[in-house]
Amino acid sequence: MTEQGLTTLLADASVEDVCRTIQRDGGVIVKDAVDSETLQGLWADMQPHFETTPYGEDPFSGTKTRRISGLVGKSRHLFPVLDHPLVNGAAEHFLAIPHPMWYGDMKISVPANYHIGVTQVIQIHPGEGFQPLHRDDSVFQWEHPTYGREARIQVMLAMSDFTAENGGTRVIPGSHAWDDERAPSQDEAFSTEMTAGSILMFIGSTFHGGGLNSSDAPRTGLTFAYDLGFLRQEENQYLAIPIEQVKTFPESIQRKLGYAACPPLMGWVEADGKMAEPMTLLQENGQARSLSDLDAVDANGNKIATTS
Ligand SMILES: O=C(O)CCC(=O)C(=O)O
Ligand SMILES: [Fe+2]
Repeated sequence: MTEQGLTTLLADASVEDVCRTIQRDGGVIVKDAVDSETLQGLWADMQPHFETTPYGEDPFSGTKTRRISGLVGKSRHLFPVLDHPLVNGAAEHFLAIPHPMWYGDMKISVPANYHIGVTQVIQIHPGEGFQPLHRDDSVFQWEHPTYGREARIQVMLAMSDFTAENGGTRVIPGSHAWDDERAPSQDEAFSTEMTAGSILMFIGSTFHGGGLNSSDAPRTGLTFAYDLGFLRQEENQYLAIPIEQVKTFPESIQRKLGYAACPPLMGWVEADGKMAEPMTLLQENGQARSLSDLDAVDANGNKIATTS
C-alpha cells in the first residue's frame, strides 16, 4: 500500500500497468491522456452550460460547485474520452468478468458488459469546502469487501489543472480494501495533482471526495462512470438523451449508453416478436438481434445459445 498519493503513469502506459496499479492502490493518474483539441472542444461545448447551471444546494453537491450533467447529449468531444483505450481496457478488466452459472445440467460462463453510469462536469469554485469522503458504489448499496467484483470504474478528466489548493480530488489510496466498519478521514486522503488533459481513474470501492478550493480560480473536472451492465444506471441515460439523437451516435457510444443488453438477459426489449437487444430500435429496418445470439460459453469455451 502506498504512503503517498496515487501513482502517475504516462499516457503510453499499458492497460496491464493501469489495472495493476488500480488493483494495488484503488486508483491511478494517467498524465496527458486526452489531446488538447478534444479538451478545447469540451470547453467550447460546456461554455453555455456554465452560464445557466446554478451552484448545488447541499454539502455533497457543493454550495459553490456547478454540476453539468447529461454530457453525452451535450458534447461529441466526449466520445473519444469514452472510447479511450486505457479507460476501456480498465473497464473490461474490472467489470466485464465472466460469471459461472447453471443452465440445466450445463455449467456455463456468461460475460458481463459495462455501460455509462453517470456523466458530469464538476466545477468547484473558490471558497468551496471538502465534499464528504465517500465511495461511488454507495449508489448500489455495494458491500465491502466487495462481492468479489467491482461495480464501477470512475474517471475524472482534468479540464483545468488540479492542485492541492484548488480542490483536486481527494483520494485515500488502499481504501478499496477496507470493510464497511472503517470510516474515512481527511487525514488519510491525498489531493490529486494533475495537469489539464490528465485523467484520474478509480474503482467504486475507493474512498474519495471533492477537495477544498482555497485558490482564486475554479477547478473544472469532467467525470463519468462505467458500471456493471446489469446494474441500474445512476444517471438515467435513456431519459437524459432523446432516442432520435442517440440514433446519430457511433455504435460504440450507443452500446455504452445502455442500448446493448448485458448477457444473459438484462435490458431486452420486444422487437419482431423476439426478446431483442435495444440496439435494434436504433437501426433503420434493424434486424432484431435475438438474445440467444449473446456470448455465453460452456466449460470448453464453446459459444452456446442461452435462450430459444
Ligand atoms: O469533484 C470531485 O473531485 C469529486 C466529486 C465526487 O466524487 C462526486 O461528486 O461523487
Ligand atoms: Fe464521488
